[in-house]
Parts: sequence; structure tokens; C-alpha cells
Amino acid sequence: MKYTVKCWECGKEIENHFLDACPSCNGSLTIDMELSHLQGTSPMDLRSRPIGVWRYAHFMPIRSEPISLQEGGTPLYDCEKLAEEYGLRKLHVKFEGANPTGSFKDRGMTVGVTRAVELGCKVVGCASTGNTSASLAAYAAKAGLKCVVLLPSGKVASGKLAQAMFFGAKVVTVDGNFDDALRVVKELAHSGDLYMLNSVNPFRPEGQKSLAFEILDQLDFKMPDRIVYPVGNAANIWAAYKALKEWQQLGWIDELPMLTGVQAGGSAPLVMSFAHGQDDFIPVKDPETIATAIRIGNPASGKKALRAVYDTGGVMTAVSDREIIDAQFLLGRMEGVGVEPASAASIAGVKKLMDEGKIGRKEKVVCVCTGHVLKDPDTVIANCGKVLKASATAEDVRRVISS
Ligand code: AN7
Repeated sequence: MKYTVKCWECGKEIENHFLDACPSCNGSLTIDMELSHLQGTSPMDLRSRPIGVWRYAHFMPIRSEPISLQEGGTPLYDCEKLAEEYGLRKLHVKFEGANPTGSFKDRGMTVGVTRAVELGCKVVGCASTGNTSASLAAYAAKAGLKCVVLLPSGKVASGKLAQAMFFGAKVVTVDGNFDDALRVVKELAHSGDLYMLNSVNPFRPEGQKSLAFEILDQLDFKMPDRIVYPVGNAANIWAAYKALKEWQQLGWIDELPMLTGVQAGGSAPLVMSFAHGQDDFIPVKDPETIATAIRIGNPASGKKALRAVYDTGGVMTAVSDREIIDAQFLLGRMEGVGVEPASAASIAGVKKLMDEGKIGRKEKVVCVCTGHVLKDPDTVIANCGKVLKASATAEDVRRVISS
């Protein structure tokens, strides 16, 4: 697959494989895929390969055999009961919890870790609110690479922490938030201590494009009106935009769905700039939310995400912790779909935007639910009722369940 790494801001071609920003203007990096060989084909032609990230190999900047755990190919649920509850024509949930490590990060990591192997790197690393570290640790294990992950101390859900430790990463908690951890891991990457696989590495969003490709594939290429993403570091919604533009450029699709981003109220720098029509943003100093995955004040791909939203006629909105937990439980108890709090932000965002009349009742909406409920069991238990206790007799169990 032919491609060039470029600065997204000034267009400069980037030759050095180890940069995470433009050496001229400090802009973020992106990858231009050469797709002309696909002119005259259709996305149906890809269906001979199993669904998953590598069905879309033509759109991935990888030339070698991928390091893969069979990521992608996650369910797209038609949530009829929830749609009826909200008064919406159609509501699909793309359940990314069904990925190998339980989050969408695996889509970017199969590409990112394969890239690390192509470059001959021996140590990979990232800063993470949890899911990126769990995913990187697993793919590094598969590839036989050493792995270092930097986590904000005390703010990583236990399932994610367990995964990173389990897969053998060196797990370091830093005294600060995600934004601090990202600053430090960049320094380590610049001094050659490790190859950084945060989403500022442009190979990561390339893999995450497959999420949008799959949604269209699973809808038989009938475009939904809107795709809703939870937004933290903002790479995922940007990746969707890039994916859709590539298919549009090939004439595989016409219109783009309205890309809609949802942040947690205490960590919502992009919502504030969207409200003012600005294309840049002011970082939030002390981000806070129960949805620790998106507890990020300075989203690395924030400007790109704003472009994605403006250019598709979408919106950015913020939801409260209460709205997030309510949406998480509603989805679980009405549809049997278990997602972590950050993922439920997309569902909560739909409700909020419908209440405000910004999503119309006739729309067909896809919500991306990015991670599994088991990632954060403590939040679930804290928000459920008590466990019932009984002695080991049918009589006593009958007593407690009927009271
Ligand atoms: C479940 O793992 O940033 O807007 O370090 O884990 O692309 O950042 C996680 C982000 C949404 C936000 N949902 O995606 C990390 C990390 C879940 C997440 C997001 C994350 P981006």
C-alpha cells in the first residue's frame, strides 16, 4: 500500500519515522493513502475477506504481515427498544467491547504495533487512561516487544489496569493526569527510550478507520444520518472522518453522515469551542469525570475532530456523569449490551441532543460504544443496588427475593 506521512497543518512531507509532530510548524501528522488503483471498484469487492480491520487492508499503511488478534468484526446491534424509548426512528449500537482486549483501541493497535515491528523497534510505550495501555500490552506480547505504559495515578479502571499488568507491560503510574503522562511519554520517545503508540502516531487512526468502514459494510452501504462518538483524545472521530472521505473520494459513498462528538461535562474543551464556532480550543486544566477513559483536558487530535464535526454538519455536546450512568444502565437493562461509562457517553449524548431538538426523530443514528462494561466493574457495583443475602435454603432465598 502506497502512502505518505504529512503534516496535517502545513502539508510538509515527513521523512523521519520517529516524529510525532511536524518539525516545521509543530502541526499534527496524518497519512495520505494512495488509492487510485481502487478506482472503478466497489466496497462489495472486499467482502471475500472476513470482516475485521484487515478486510480494509487497501486502506492501511502496512506492507508486511500484520500482528493481529483478529480485531474488529464487532456486532452492530439494532436497539429497537431503546430507539422506541427515545422516540428515534433507528438506533444502532456498534459494540466495540467485543474486540480482543475489550475496546476499539485494538483496531489502531494492530496497525501501530505492526508498524513498530516494520521499523525494527524493540520497546513500545504509551500514556493512557487505560484502554490504550491494555491493548498495547496485548499486541506487544503477541509481537514479542517490550512495553511500557504510563497511567494517571488512581484514575484507571481496574479491568484495564489488570490487563496491562497481565500482558506483561511495565506499568508506571505517574503523579498527574493523562495530559501529564502524554507529555512524559513524548519525552521518552524523543530521547529514543521507546516507540510511542499514542494516537498522535498517525498509524493508529489508520487502523481505527476500520470502525467506520465496518458500520457502512454492516448497513449494506446504506448511509446512516449520524454516527455518534464519545470523545477523549479525539482521534477516533477524526479517524471516522478520514475513512469516510477516502470512500467518498473513490465514489464508494456520496453523502457523509453527521459526525457527532460527546464529551464528559468536566472534560469538554472541544464542546466549548464548538459552541463558539472556533476551529481551535483551550485545554481544560483539571479534567474530571466518572468516565475515566475520557478524562482528558488537552485532546491531542482536538483540531482534527472539530474539522470532522464542522465538515459533516455534526455537533459536539457534553453530558453529565449522571446522564452517562443513566444511559449505561438503560442500554444494559433494556438491550443486554454492557458498555463502560465513557462508551455510554455517546448514548447519553443522543438523548440530550434529542431533548434539545438537535437530533430529529426521523434520523437513523449509530452510536459507537467503545469499551466493555467489565473494564470498570467498580463503577458498576457502586451504582447498583445491594446484593441480597440469604442462608443456604430455598425458603430463605424465596424470602429475600420477594421482599
Ligand atoms: C472507552 O486509553 O485515551 O477520542 O488512553 O477508552 O479517540 O481518544 C481512551 C479513550 C472513548 C476516547 N471511549 O477516544 C486511552 C484513551 C473509550 C476510551 C475514548 C477512549 P478518543
